[in-house]
Amino acid sequence: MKIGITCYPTYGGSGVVATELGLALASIGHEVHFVSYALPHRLARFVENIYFHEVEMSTYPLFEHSMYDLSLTSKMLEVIEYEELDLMHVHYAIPHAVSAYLAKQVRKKAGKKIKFITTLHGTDITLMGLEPSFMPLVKFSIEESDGVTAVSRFLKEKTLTNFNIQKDIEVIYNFIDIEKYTPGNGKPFRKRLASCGEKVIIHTSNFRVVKRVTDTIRVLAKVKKEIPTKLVLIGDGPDRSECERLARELDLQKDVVFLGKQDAIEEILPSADLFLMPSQSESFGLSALEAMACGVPVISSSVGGLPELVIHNETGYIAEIGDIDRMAKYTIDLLTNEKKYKTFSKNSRERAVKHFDKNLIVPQYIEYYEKVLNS
Ligand code: GMT
Repeated sequence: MKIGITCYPTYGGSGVVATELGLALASIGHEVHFVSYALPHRLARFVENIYFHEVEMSTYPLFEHSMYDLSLTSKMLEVIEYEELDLMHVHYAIPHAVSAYLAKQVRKKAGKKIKFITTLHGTDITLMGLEPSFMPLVKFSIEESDGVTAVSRFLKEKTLTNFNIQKDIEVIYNFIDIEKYTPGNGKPFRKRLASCGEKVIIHTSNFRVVKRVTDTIRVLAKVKKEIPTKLVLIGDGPDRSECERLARELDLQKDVVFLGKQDAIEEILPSADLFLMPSQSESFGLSALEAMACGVPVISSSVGGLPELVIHNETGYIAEIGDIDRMAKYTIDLLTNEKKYKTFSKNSRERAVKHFDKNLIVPQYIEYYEKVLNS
C-alpha cells in the first residue's frame, strides 16, 4: 500500500503515534509519505520506504497570517497525484481532516479518487474541537472521513456524544515498541538521579495546564515526609515556571529534578520506581504506557481513557483529579511494600505486552485500511 500520513511533527503523543505507525508500516514493505510542516523528530535518519514532503508556507504581503490548512491541502494533492497514494491517514482532526476533505473534493472534481482516515487523539475532540467556532467544521470533517479511529473507548464515546455524530468509529489503542521500552537490566541512571538511594518518581509531559504537573510536586511534598524520594520531571511547556516556583516555595528545589525535553525517555524510565499522571484530561496517556512497558507502575487520575490503561490495584492506582492526599497515600503504600510493588511492576509490563504491543496494534490499522479501501 502507498499511504500518506499527516500529523503534528514535534513533541506530542499524536505525532509520536503517527510516526511510529509510519515506521512500522514501512518496515513491512508499505510505502509511507509523511506530509507535514517539519520532519517528525523520530524520522531523523534514513529509513527505507519512508518519504517526507514538507508543507511550504507561501508568504505575500497581503497574507498577514499563514494559511497552513490550504498549503497542506495543496501539498496533499501534489503527493497523492505524483506518488499515486492509495490512502491519506491524518492524525488529529484540526485542521488535518479538513485539509484532507478538501483534497478529496478537488480530486473528485477531476474525476479521481482518494480516501482518507482520521485518527482522533484527544483535545481535537475534548477541548479545541468544542470551541464554538471550530465545532461545526470538526463535526463535518469527521462525518466526511472515509474512516475514523479513536485511541480509546472514552474518546469514541465523547466524539459521538459531543458532536452528535452517528458514525462507526473504530477504537484502535495506542501502542508501544515493547523491545525498545523494557524494564532493562538494573537502573542505569539511578545513581545520578538519586545519589543517596532515594526512591524515584517520574513524570513526563508537555507541561500544559491540563497535565496538572504541579500536583506531582504536592504529592512529593507529602511522600517525602515518609520516604526519601526524588521527583524527576521531564519535558517543558507553559507550566514549567510555575512548577519551579512551587518547588522553591515548598523548599523542594533539591528534590525536584527538571530534566527538560529528552529524546531517549526509554533510557531514563527504567530507573524510576513510579510514574505519576495527575492529568485533568487524557484520552489515552501514551507516556503512562511507556512507563508501564518499562515495568514502572502508574498512579493516575481517573479521567478520560486512563482507566482503560491503568488497572486500579493491579498495575497502579487511580484517584480523582486533584486528590493529592490519595495519590500520596497510594505512592507511599506502593513504595513501602516490596512484594506488592514487584507484583504491580510485573503486571504493568505484562499489560503493556499483552494489550498494547505494536505488533498487535499495527495490524489492526492495516486491517482497517483494507476495510475502508474496499468499502
Ligand atoms: O490532544 C492533545 O492534547 C494532543 C495529543 C498529542 O499530540 O500529544 O495528545 C493526545 O494524544 C495522545 C496520543 O494519542 C494521547 O496519549 C493523549 O492522552 C492525548 N492528550 C489528551 O487527551 C490531553
